[in-house]
Amino acid sequence: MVNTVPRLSAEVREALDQGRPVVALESTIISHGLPRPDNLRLAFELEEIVRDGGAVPATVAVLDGVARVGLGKEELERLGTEDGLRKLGVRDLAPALALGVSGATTVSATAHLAARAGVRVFATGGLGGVHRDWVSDQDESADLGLLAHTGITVVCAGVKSILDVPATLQRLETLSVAVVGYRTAEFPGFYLTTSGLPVDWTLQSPEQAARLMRAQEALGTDHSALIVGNPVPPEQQLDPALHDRVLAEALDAARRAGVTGQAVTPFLLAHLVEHTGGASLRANLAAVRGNTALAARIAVAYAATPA
Ligand code: PSU
Ligand code: MN
Repeated sequence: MVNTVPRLSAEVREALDQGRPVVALESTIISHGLPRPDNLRLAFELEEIVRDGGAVPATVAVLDGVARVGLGKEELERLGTEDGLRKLGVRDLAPALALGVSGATTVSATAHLAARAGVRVFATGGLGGVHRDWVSDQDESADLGLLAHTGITVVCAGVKSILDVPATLQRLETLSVAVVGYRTAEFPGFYLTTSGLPVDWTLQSPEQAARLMRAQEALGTDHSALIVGNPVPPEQQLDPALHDRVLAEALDAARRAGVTGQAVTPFLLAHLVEHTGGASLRANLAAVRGNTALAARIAVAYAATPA
């Protein structure tokens, strides 16, 4: 057997060889972003959504020191139930492989491995970005820097609203990462339908997204990502007043507890789930499901669009 990095499932390899649509899915949301047992249920459901949309799902993770693109049932179960899985950003991939550990991949690590395998479309919930206390602690997700030099289309509900959203959008502009709204002129707000901030471009269909990707390739700007902001429907968003109140409390709690580094995002997300009576969880799940369905449609349109 040829030892390639990452290791592709047979199904994903075959689809890519034949130019059929594939959608990458990240695993940190399963292991660190959502409470059990909703996390595992969602992992399976997202794969179903991709299949129903006519594409092949490729969940990405590192298992026992092997980078994987496309997982089977037992491997998905490990992600949803195993204790002690690491959270792996792109810089953690080499250590994880060298030391033989298992971990879930964030947006940065997932995008890297998926693009390396030849997958062009990726769905997640909300991207990481510039944190609100950036001036003092310089916390900015590795997602942004990675997307500046990785040719993949990421369908997301914007960036997580726990972040400094205006600063994150500015950073994406500086990094020359393309950002579009899907059927909206406003950047989505993750749990919220809108962040209140404008986007420069709006797409109306998966076919337009596919044409944009082909244009990036023709121009040689496909060394960086395309971010497709897909808002959670208004009837499924978290109540904005509740969001603002509980988020302020969560940020305060994180500061008091001295939470730093990789632990910040999971801490804040968990705090919101607990203190909104699960309402933030429902909005998060709705966002991820919607993004996954749209990603499948974009992957299908891309496969049908000539270079
Ligand atoms: N989207 C979600 N939930 C999550 C994440 C995204 O709906 O938990 C994860 C992604 O893996 C993203 C990570 O890359 O949070 C960002 O973590 P950090 O801020 O530490 O870079
Ligand atoms: Mn961080």
